[in-house]
Amino acid sequence: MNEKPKTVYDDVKSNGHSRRDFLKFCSMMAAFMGIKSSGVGQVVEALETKPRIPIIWLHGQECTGCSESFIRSSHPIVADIILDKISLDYTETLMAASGHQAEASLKQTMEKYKGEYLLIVEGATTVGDGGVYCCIGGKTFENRLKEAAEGAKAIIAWGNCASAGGVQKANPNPTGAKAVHEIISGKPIINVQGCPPIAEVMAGVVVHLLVFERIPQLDAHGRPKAFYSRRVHDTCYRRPNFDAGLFVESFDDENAKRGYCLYKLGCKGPVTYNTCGVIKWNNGVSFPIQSGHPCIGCSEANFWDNGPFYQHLSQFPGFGIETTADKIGVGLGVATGVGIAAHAVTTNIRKRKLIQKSKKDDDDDS
Ligand code: FSX
Ligand code: SF4
Ligand code: F3S
Repeated sequence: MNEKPKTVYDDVKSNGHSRRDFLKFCSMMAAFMGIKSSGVGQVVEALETKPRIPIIWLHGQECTGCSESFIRSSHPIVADIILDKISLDYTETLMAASGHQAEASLKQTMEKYKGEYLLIVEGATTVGDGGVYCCIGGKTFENRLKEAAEGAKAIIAWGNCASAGGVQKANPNPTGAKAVHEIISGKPIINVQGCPPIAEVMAGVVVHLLVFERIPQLDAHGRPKAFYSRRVHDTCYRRPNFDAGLFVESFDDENAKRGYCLYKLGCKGPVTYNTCGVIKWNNGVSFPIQSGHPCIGCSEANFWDNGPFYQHLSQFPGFGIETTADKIGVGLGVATGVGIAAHAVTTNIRKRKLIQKSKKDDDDDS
């Protein structure tokens, strides 16, 4: 008799989490994915009934920050379920197996789950000088990627390196680094941008695939719209200062202490699409701008070459209304805010409330 495949909920229970934890996780994921409250039931049902997704997670040229971000998710179910239990059938940095045993596991997963597994790629692919700059198990990373992509149902490119080439691709790109979409065609590719991406965003994308069995809506750069449809600038808590023309002029000046806008220090929030200001990091504790550092645009392709990090943009491409920082003052902000749809604002408020509630529940539990 065939054993019934395990569901995510089976794994939640066997991992010692309560039903309440599970439901909290489902609500959080639904909110992050932009699903209306009425759709939470669909997430719960899918995680209770659908078998886990086999995952192969490859590492190319990178710093492993994407894995670090993921395993540091403050939500226990993200780490336990997505990482341990949705099962990583193969991942070079986190699996116990090594050497021939690891390679055998990769081969076995590719054969057993042909056409069904999810391929997650972290890091750039290097094609310079025959691919010598990144070889694993005696093969170039490019060949390993092509081989694994062949039988994959869909591909997730984790982080800027896999989505756009990352720092490795910065001019003059000595190793010939490329993004996944520049190597692989004919497969759905989801770019989960950021250097690294936010853990809850990573989990949200995997849960979306499991729940809906289709890829989420993507923007023109292959990023899931649920997380990348608004600029960092649109959800930044320093935005009222920008609109009022109140800027930090140099690090640690009086205006920095007052929490004014970091635009003049080079903040790329106005041209960067991500949800950092909403979900934040470490259970909603902070994000770069809240720590006093301008956004360096890490969720956009070629951000290393998009001008100096600490010099303000002379103008915002595509956002003529905001012109230059020197002309920004009271009043202009009204126009800049028009692009935020009411739905987006509502979703934001819901996300923030959920994060706060989740923090409060955790505090009450401890
Ligand atoms: Fe790249 Fe991942 Fe930047 Fe690092 O490994 S997205 S260098 S933080 O994290 O690939
Ligand atoms: Fe926030 Fe940067 Fe926009 Fe200022 S320029 S409001 S710091 S995102
Ligand atoms: Fe990256 Fe800017 Fe967010 S630097 S982490 S996109 S605030």
